[in-house]
Amino acid sequence: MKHLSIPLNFLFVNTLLSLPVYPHDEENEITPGDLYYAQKHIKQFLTLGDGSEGLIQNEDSLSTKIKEDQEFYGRQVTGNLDPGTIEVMTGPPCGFLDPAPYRLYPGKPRWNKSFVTYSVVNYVPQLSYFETELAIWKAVNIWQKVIPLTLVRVYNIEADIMISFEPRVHGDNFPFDGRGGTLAHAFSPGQGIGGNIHFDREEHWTLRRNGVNFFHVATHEFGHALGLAHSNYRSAVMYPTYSKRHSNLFSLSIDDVRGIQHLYGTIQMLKQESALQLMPDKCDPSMSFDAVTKANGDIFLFKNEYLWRKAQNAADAKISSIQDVWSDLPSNINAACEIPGEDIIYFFKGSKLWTYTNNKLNRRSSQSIYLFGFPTYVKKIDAAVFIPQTRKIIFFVGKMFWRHVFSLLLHSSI
Ligand code: 01S
Ligand code: ZN
Ligand code: ZN
Repeated sequence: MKHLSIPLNFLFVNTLLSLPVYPHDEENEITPGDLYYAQKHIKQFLTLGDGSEGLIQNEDSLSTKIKEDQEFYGRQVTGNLDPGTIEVMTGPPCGFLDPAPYRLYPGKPRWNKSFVTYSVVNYVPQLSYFETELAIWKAVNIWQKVIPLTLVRVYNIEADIMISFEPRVHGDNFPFDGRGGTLAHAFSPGQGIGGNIHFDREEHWTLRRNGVNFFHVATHEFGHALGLAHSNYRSAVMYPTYSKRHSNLFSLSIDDVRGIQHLYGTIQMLKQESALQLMPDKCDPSMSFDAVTKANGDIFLFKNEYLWRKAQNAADAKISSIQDVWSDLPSNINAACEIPGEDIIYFFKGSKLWTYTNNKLNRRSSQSIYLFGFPTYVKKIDAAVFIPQTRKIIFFVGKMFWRHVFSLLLHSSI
């Protein structure tokens, strides 16, 4: 019943540095960055097997873990951290590391009934009764809307999934560690303690930005309680580490949906009145962006309510919500364009135009694209780009394009 994975403790970071590392030539040199990722990877993905307890504290067991990982990735099993192993561990930014990153527990335990009950056993001062219940209900709903399973809140009776806030030692051999570290854990589906969810009562639980977002962690724990183990898909809810995301950036990824539907099957638009909003994945080969522009030296890629920002010297693009960067903008924009020398950025959606000068919206609200002189049959812009040499903005609309000589006149306040 117990399928808890145990986090490797901090001892590893030190242990790892003293590991036998292959002698290497220039090309295969292991950089500190590689080591950092390898350590991170080991901490995140190499968890003790089913049923075992305690933490790995010596190189022998770490080496065993590396061997397991090498086996998993189909590499020569040496137990050493050779460059090739580090490469598969860290992986290229959009590499196909693993075709099915989601994992199930051994024996694929799941709830074999269509109604599963849950109850909330106790509360903490950090969150009100309503905040707690609402966040749990939202977490439940995130999962149940994609599978033919209904979760029912019950009171005063023994539920399948008992949710509680627990102190350090709480009788299940997995004591909590106070603020930070382990935030919560859950047992895979089954009788008794199976399916139960424990939150570390000492965490700084919150539904806001500072602290640990209770709704996000609850969603992750319900994933376990329904039968999902950790996934190594970076944008998955079942990814092992908590990362601060704005709450409107939070939704299941395609990997979570595949995992949970593997266990329970799919449902066709029954409970999903609206299309399912999944966390977009920049590594998805079928992904297309709504708009792209440079702005203030960084590259911005837009998709739905999200954007990725690639800073000039950053290796990878970071996701955030459009609202966090340009709070007046809507989602699903059509085009964006920067006039670098003037610190102006235009955003287009439908027949509307938003102009930012020095990152401030020019007027209180949007303006009309017809300011640029478009005929009224133009209902939206597909793309826009500024050519510095000619100081013209090229607008693409279907099969056509327009050239517009950039003029500050458009920006004088009338
Ligand atoms: N619980 O589900 C966890 O994954 C534990 C570690 C287990 C191996 C016991 C945990 O608290 N992990 C931290 C966490 O943030 C890092 N988990 C929840 C999440 O939202 N990823
Ligand atoms: Zn516990
Ligand atoms: Zn977890």
